[in-house]
Amino acid sequence: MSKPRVGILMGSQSDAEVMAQASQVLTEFSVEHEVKILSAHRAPDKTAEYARSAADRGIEVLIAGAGAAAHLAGTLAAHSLLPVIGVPLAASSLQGMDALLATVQMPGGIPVATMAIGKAGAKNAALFAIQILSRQDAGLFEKLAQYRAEMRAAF
Ligand code: RP5
Repeated sequence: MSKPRVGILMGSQSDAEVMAQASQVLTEFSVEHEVKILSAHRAPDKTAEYARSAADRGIEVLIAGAGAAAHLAGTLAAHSLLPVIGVPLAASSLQGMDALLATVQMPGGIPVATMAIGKAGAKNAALFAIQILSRQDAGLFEKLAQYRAEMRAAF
């Protein structure tokens, strides 16, 4: 097995079902990835250490899904120069609006590419990661073109 190119992080085991959408898409495109539970609040040191060492391990893009006061994506972005894609999750009585605002409203200088709330966001996070990787990977670019063509044909 080759080294993971994408890291999928999530704030809790309770996020796993939704974030599996991201993993499924990356698997479909044969993109090596790793999945980890990390928390900006419950495991701040571990989260910072993961972000700081990810690029040196060959990771090229980070995807972070979290609910409620969702600071995981922003924390990863603060500790890494890798592109970070945030997926807000519906995990509280605010149905993901809290996570959406917490993820998208980054201060100027530390961007997080924020996707839709929930499963569509998790799926698109993987596709967006693939789009980033495909700029330097002709095989992946071709698979992406094929994916779009099949989508159009099936519509
Ligand atoms: C967030 O709080 C997690 O990302 C999760 O979406 C939410 C609830 O976590 P649990 O209380 O289920 O562990 O940090």
